[in-house]
Amino acid sequence: MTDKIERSIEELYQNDPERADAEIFGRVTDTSRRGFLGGAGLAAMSAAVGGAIPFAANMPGGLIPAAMAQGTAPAPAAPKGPILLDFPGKNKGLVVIGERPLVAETPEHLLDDDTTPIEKFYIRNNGQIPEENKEPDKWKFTVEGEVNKKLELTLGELKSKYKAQTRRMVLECGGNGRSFFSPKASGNQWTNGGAGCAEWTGVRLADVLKAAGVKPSGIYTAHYAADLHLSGDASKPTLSRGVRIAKAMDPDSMIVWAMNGQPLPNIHGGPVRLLYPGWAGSASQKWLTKIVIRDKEHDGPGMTGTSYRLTIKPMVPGAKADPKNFKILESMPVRAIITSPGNGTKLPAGTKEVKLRGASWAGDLTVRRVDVSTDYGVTWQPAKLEKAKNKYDWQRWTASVKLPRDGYYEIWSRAMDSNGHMQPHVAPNWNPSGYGGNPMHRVAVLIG
Ligand SMILES: Nc1nc2c(c(=O)[nH]1)N[C@H]1C(S)=C(S)[C@@H](COP(=O)(O)O)O[C@H]1N2
Ligand SMILES: [Mo]
Repeated sequence: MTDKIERSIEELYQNDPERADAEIFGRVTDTSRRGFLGGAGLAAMSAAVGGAIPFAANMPGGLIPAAMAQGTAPAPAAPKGPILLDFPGKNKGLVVIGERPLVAETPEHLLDDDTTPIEKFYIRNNGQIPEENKEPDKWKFTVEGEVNKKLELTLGELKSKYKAQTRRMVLECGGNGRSFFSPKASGNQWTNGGAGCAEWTGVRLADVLKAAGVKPSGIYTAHYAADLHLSGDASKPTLSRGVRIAKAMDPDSMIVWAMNGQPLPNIHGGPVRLLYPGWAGSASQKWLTKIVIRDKEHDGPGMTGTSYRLTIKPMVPGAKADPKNFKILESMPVRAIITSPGNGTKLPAGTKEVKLRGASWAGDLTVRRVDVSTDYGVTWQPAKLEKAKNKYDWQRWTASVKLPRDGYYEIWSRAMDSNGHMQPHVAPNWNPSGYGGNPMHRVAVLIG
């Protein structure tokens, strides 16, 4: 095969996987049976992924090989390189998935630390990034609405009047995994990198709400912040989401001012932000200026239509959405990622064993198990799960897999949550804005 043909197959896999499959394997009616195909098709596929495929017989039809899948890691055959982030204090391996507003994700192989360093933590903005505040302790915010006493607090007062706590907890964008939907769902095309796990220091939101005295009529929060709308119109909130009062009262829901022991960086919402672990990150308002307690579900920007909403009953992918068939996205779904080796890793000929490391988390739930496979999911072996530091921490995992001979492999990982729900093969429950995309993670490894 010439280079040109290889490249065109890669492009085809990104644009139209079904056609690419047909090109490679011939026009067969049942592409789910790649295993029965050999000869030219297999040779073409091997050439395209860069090596023999020992488990080719198990390769599911229509599957875009991980080596070519649209991703952020340096896949050996990626036709177009990702746009890398250039931002003060940030790792240059972060991948820009939106320029205005600025959105950048962390490729899975950069989530290999137990605690995600600030420089590797993903960035998600909906509006303009405010100027850095030079007097953080004077930062003011209010708590009002359905409360007995309106509170106005500076960060300095918050620190001196309330008991501080530090927790290592996952923050994950509601859209994490969106790029895995087919047909394409609208919004920033996250792979798995809209998540990180940092040490957050602050106070319990519940303590502050109790000081204000939430009235029995107060059932929902509404959050407001200092970031200007992209249009520059100061009367328009950029994003204003809220949560049910029960989540606001959870002892792990916090008002935070420090991240990994450092004052909360401006890009992450400093001086003060909210942190609702386990729930769609959009509730965790950065640059917090106001919390209003409401007597009904909040309806600010980000609360209505199909934004941050999942379908109640499955809908036809790509079809017109019925607004009545949606509910608010709250807890995030279970996910495991392989953080080492990275996608596209080449290992020396003769390598027979590969050590794997990863992370897993499950919104409000915990992870019951993580399994890994090297043969396209025919056989699985359990990974060793490490204990979480505290609730909402991610669970790191390790495993060691044996590979029979040189060639192209895909390592797959899947997690099961404490309710017994497992990650699916493909993004489930298609919805127009692409929430809940948590298919198994796959990395390509080439030996020899
Ligand atoms: N004020 C404000 N808060 C915000 C946002 C925003 O655009 N403005 N984005 C939200 C979204 S969608 C996410 S996923 C997280 C991202 O936090 P990070 O940029 O610190 O990673 O912040 C949330 N809080
Ligand atoms: Mo988000």
